[in-house]
This record gives sequence, structure tokens and C-alpha cells, in this order.
Amino acid sequence: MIAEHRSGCGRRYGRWMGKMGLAAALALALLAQAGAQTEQRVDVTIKDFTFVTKQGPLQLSVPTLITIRNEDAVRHDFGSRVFLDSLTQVESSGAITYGRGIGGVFLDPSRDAAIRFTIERPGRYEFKCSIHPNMKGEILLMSVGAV
Ligand SMILES: [Cu+2]
Repeated sequence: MIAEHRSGCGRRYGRWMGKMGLAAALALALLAQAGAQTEQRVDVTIKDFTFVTKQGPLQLSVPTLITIRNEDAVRHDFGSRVFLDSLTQVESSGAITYGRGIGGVFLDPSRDAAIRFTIERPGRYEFKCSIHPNMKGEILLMSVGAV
């Protein structure tokens, strides 16, 4: 009798776990889909002491991923005051830094980095290389309130 009871419980438990697993998988799939739709991207390549920026229209309050690749044979920096007062995640050489007060990221030759943050305010989003002050660029926001 006891053995039978135990096996019955096990079956019910197994069925319950199966349902939860499916629900969790569905939730994860939906989250992944939402993430893919809402993250906006800016691709920056540094070549011949110039920032080459590829981007679509950027919206406020949407998570933004900036990828930067240094194709030069010298070290460069991608920095902006914009990152200083927003929560910013920097991924570079396998290390991740996260927080406020991050000014940017240094890139050795042939290295890449990723910066994630959310643009909260309209304005100019200029960036520069602190090593070579004549290297400048700008991330362009979609104009807000244009009729
Ligand atoms: Cu530079």
C-alpha cells in the first residue's frame, strides 16, 4: 500500500514538473524574442584613426548595444561623457564592468568591445578617443517630436 502511494505521488509530481518546464521554456522563448526586438545596435569600427559608425534610428529608453572594433595597429579609446551618468556595462577582453562613472573603453590593436546602456535623455551623444583628441564621432538619435 505504501509503495503504491509513493509511486502515485511520483507520477503526479512528474506531470507537474513537466508542465512547469514547458511554461518556463515558453517564458524564456518570449523573453528572448522580446530582447531581440528591443535591443538597438550601433556598430563602430576604428580604422585609419577614424570612427566609422553604422546604425539605424535610435530611440530613447531602449537598451542599446554599441560594438567597437579597433582595426588599427595602435591603441585607441572609445569614450563619452554620456556613459558617466548612466548605468553602463562594458565587455572587453573577456571581462565585464558594470556601473555608473564608466567613461568608456580602451582597445588594443585588433580588439573589440561591447558597451550596453540605455539612452534616457535626448541630446547629442558625442564620443571621442582620449589618446587622439582629433578622433571624434557622434551617435545619432531619432528626432523626437518631429511632425
Ligand atoms: Cu585613438
